[in-house]
Amino acid sequence: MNKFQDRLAQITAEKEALLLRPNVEVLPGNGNYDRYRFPVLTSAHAPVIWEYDLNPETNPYFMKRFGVNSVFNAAAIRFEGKYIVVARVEGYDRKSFFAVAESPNGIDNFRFWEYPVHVPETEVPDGNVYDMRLTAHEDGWIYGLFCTERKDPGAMPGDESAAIAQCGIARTKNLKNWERLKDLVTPSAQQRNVVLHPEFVDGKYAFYTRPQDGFIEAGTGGGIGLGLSASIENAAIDKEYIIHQKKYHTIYEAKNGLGPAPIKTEKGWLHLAHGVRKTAAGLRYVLYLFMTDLQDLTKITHKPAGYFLAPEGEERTGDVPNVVFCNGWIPDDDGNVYIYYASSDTRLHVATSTLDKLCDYVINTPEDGLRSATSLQTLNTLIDRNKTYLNSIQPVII
Ligand code: M1P
Repeated sequence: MNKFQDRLAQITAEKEALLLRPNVEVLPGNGNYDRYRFPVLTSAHAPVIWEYDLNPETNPYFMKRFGVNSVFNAAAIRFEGKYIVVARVEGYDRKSFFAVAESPNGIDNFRFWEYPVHVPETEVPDGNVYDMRLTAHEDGWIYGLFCTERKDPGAMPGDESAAIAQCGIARTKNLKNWERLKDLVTPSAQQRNVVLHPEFVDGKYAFYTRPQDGFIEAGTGGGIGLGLSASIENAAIDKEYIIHQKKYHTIYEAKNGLGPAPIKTEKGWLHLAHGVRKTAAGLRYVLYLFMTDLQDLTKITHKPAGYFLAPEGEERTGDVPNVVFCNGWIPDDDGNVYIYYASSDTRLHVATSTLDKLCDYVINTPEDGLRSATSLQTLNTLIDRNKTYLNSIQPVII
């Protein structure tokens, strides 16, 4: 075999071994969810036909002609019996695009479809697209809402990083053919982390938003908002109600944003979101849960203190360190929930839980009292209760 064939065979064999590698739960877990030893998708999962020119005449050194830098923030859905993620794939050129990968069991064996997703552009071309949220809406369509980022036309001369983020909307019935609709119009300067609620509200489409003053800073608009639009083809929100504000000295003091579309439970709508705080080492992104009323989506009924999932071990490192981000989860018919979270804008992981556990967590974890003294009170109450309980079950020695 010549060098070209050697490298092709080696790279193909390594990739196949990676794709077939079984994932294993990291036990004993924390009771809320189980993490897994290996990420479910990384840049190494990119198919050979994406990265290499396979013709020895045009690629004699068997070089990469298109590099995949990272695979992360993925939407997720159960579709035709498969566990499907629509990942954010970022090339060496920093551009992101969407690609579908499927798995038979949700925890390993994820394999990309042959072609990435083609989401058509509007009349204003997208600079960069990322972070899709999928919603199987009661109108019969599967919607993919994502961030479309374009260079700020008002940027000062020489400023090549000022950008404007808005919500792009596409829809599909089969995850293969996508129809692009008009971008969402809102009263805010910029939007990211916009999610479509799966049901109509007062006969309208309901959008969770994250208004922001600038591209990075949420500013005065900070918080998770809710707004209604009569149309999805010309989606426009007149008023955004902030249902979950950023707050001093919490895990979401700098900004927050909804993750995937909420899950309907008997107890309320279960939400997963990310919270961001500032540290001396930069921003820290963690995941948290909250629940809203089944009838009144603006009413938060349960809001546990602190984070649900934070970066651990290798999750802490990557292109943007100290970040976990989630925009996809799959609630299965048997009550299991697959949470697809990305770490440090680099790779995608899964954590598994159940709807019962998530509801127990969100309902029974104490709220944040917002002061050290109130946290201490919460802790002392738990210690007191435990002592009373332990005393009650100890045999009485006469
Ligand atoms: O780099 C961390 C995350 O930053 C952005 O999220 P947010 O708008 O909430 O700050 C997004 O670019 C996201 O993709 C990224 O993971």
